[in-house]
Amino acid sequence: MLKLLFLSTPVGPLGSGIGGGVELTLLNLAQEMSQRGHQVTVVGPEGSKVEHISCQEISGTCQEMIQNNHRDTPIILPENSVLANMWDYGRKVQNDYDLIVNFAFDWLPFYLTPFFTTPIAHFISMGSMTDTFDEMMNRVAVKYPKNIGVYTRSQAATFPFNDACRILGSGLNLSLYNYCESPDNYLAWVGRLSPEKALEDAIEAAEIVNIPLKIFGKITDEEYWQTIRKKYPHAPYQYEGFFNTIELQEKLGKCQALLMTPRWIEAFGNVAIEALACGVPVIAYSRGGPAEIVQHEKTGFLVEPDSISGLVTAINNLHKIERKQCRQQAETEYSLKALGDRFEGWFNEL
Ligand code: HBI
Repeated sequence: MLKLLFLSTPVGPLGSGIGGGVELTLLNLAQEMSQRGHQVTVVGPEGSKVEHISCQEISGTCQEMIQNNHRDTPIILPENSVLANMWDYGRKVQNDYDLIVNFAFDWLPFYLTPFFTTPIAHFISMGSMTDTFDEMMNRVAVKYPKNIGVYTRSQAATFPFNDACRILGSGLNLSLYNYCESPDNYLAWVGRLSPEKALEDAIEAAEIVNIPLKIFGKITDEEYWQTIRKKYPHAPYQYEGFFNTIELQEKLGKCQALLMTPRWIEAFGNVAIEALACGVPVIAYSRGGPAEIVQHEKTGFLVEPDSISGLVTAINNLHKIERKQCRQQAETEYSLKALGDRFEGWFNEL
């Protein structure tokens, strides 16, 4: 039995959706590890909600999201930084734990690693972002080569410490996702509404095929969303809002397909396996995590990156996909048990 301390992303409270896919990974992993008899404590910004797991809420100013920055952006910490406060708490209680697991994609936890006596496992949730982050992450990877975990091979390849990365994939509590055999006449797009997710491509494709697009997710970039609304006044789309897992899977399952249009190297694309779990085929640009998830022409289609016509062709071929195969793939590759085995193996090694 391991005593595990999970330090979450500092961009927003767990359960708010601001932390995107890494929130889901942390919550699923916390559940699975405690299910296996380990003692898990989660540390998150004030307002964090974690069911059935002890959670230490830390006050302070949330960290700016890194992905809207440039490669040469310096490290910025706000006054009364919740990230700094979380790690000060971690330092104080570290002797009560066998292992600390960091889920923040931030410079500070990597810088602090050599100052801690309890080992720290870093789960990196995005691809390379800035030079200063790469430099500090690399320093940790060189000194502690077993302590870096990532979602996918293509994500690892974006870092200078590619070979030190342990590929852990992701996973879901599949019992929360209901299989839907016959969908309504809708397409779906799920994710944070932010430029790197390129929602505009999905809207353009929906307009061409004239199938309404349902948009689910947190608007984390209001300006971007307003630009979209002005640019596509007549396109058939509707913004549904941000939902928790139970509500999302209910609505997502009724869609004909999930469109994934990342402009960046999506580290994993948890929404892809959520769709598969509901029997929804995934049409994704063939780049990053989704390219390692979607089985082309079996559980969806991999499309030439940034090609709207590629999306349209795939949508017109959806009748070739058997929705049962999608659920099947989720059960085989992305169950919580599979996820737990991979992470438990890593933690035991550390
Ligand atoms: N930005 N600074 C910062 N820190 C994070 O932990 C972070 C982020 N942006 C996005 C994000 N985490 C998650 O949405 C992704 O890692 C999934």
